[in-house]
Amino acid sequence: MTRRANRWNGGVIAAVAFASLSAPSAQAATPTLPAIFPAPTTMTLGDGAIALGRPVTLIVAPGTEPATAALVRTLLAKAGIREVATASRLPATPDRPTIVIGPDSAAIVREALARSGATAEDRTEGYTLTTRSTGAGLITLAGHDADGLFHAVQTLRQLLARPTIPALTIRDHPAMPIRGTIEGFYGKPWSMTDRTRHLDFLGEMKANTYVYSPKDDPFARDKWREAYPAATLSELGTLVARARANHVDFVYAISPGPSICFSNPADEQALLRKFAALRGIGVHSFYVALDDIEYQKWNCDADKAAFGPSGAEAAGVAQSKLLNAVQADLLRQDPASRPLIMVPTEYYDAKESPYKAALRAHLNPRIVVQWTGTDVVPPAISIPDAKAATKAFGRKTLLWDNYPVNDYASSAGRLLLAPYAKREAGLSSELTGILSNPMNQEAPSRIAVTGVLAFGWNDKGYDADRTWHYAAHDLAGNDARATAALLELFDTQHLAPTFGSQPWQEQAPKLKALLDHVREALANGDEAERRAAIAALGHKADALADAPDTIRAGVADPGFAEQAAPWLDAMQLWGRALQQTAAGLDAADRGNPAATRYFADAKRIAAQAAAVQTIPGATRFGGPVKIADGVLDTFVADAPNLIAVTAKP
Ligand code: LOG
Repeated sequence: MTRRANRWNGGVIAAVAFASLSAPSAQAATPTLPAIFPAPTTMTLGDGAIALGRPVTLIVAPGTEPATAALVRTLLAKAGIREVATASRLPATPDRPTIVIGPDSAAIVREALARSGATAEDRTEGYTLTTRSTGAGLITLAGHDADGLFHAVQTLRQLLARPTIPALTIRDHPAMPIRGTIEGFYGKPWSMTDRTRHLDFLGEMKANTYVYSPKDDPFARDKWREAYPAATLSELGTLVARARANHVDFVYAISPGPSICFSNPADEQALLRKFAALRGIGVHSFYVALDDIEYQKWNCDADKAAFGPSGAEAAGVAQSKLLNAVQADLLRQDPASRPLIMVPTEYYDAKESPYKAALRAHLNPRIVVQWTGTDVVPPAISIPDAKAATKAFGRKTLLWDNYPVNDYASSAGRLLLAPYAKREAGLSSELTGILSNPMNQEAPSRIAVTGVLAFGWNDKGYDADRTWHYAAHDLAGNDARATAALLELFDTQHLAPTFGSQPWQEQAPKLKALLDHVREALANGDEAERRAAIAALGHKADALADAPDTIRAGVADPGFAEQAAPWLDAMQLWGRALQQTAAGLDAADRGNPAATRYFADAKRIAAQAAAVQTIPGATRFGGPVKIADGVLDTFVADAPNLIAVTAKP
């Protein structure tokens, strides 16, 4: 058996080696449509392919940001292309693969597009990427603007993972103008390292916005009037530069709601002073957060004199006055600044109310308003839901999507690792964008956030499952075993709770299907069916028990295994408990009294597994970590009763 497996593996390795040896001729591989995430708006396959892995010529058109050209060089080097010559003119017939990059306004880029029979994309952040296989091949990246060219290079990054690039034309632009994340959760804020990695990830996923709004940064909420210590400000400045390098807009959010006196000019000045300090480190976009505050009571008596008795409607008027003043100041300081963003106090529905009417009547229409859906954590989001929000807030809203955030009571002990789903295709016509509120754990958050960003880029072309698989593959550094191990873990963390008792994503659907099948076979199957089901259960148990080691060794980003450590530990134990359970069922089915011992071992290991705790202080609600709860634990507990343990004569 072992020998056969080795032979089989050897065959695969030989086949791969054969493919890469023959790649330069470009004839071995049949060109196939690549899978790019986010899915491009349009992508069509042409004739033939361009073989890489040999010297190329790079033509950088005038007007290209040097950093973008440098990124292309880095990606080529990573793809094993060691020799990159430069040129400033297009050869009549290229004798080496030739890459042209630049703005679509540059003459040489237009010429290259024309040779490929492609046209420029004229939408903001858009680009055309076209490849033609004639001669040694021509690859053109034409950005409609600097962001679009950067996005084109991110698409090239994914194409370079293949041994050959097929002839194709991609014309691409985002469906939603604002796409990104808001670090807006309670609990331990991300570290600067987490944020740095996250900004790089956002750049790779063609996102354009990161909002800094950790609830537990005292200088952004409780002590909002106080200046940041110089060291913190300098660290934030480093992040701002990293965001810019990734074509991501760094937005600084302040939460003055717990203590602000709206009618006091000194408070308005304190807020503007805080923004000015952040402007000093390169921040150009700002946000005022007014969520999770008491708005039915004024913080000072002066507000009663200025706005009348306290209440929701008066709060809407007072908030609008402050926000309008801040927006006016932003434009005064920087006429090119992006609109101010705000999250209102009633962010959790789109129902008509006196507060929302006040915002509608008084809030400057330039100001962007966030909203979380029909609830804080909604079960789904439809186009009619978003239309209701447009009506209630008097403008298209920017969705604050509370997925995969895990800082609330019903998410305790969970990572939220299901595909991003149940958002209706077509929402792009009714939203200005989506910001995902991620988990306390940055690296695991990328699984769901990849989906959010792909949906924001192209909601109509979004495929939740395929994007989810891509996210696993990407995190695993394209390693097939690590990808499979990650998907095993994700299945055990599939449940997505709401604030109510009904989750909006079910727990462990794959494991549940298998366990249901085992129950069914034990209840109604003949011996062969029972044995096959128990064998399948054993394989599943092995997969669960082995996945954590594969993930620890195979996921390149050290952040993932560190942040998911308790879940990996618990999963390994649950896998072992299930192995013992499978052994117990097998023994019982054969009339072997050893079954009792296996079941007892399973119970003991399950108890250890259930006792594994979250890392102290790392998650808002700490406690025991949950692994496929309600599915795996119940099966292990039920198993001894599914089959009678009686010795066969
Ligand atoms: C907070 C947010 C928190 C989230 C989930 C908004 C607008 N604000 O209920 O900071 O991470 O729910 O617990 C919130 O969602 N309040």
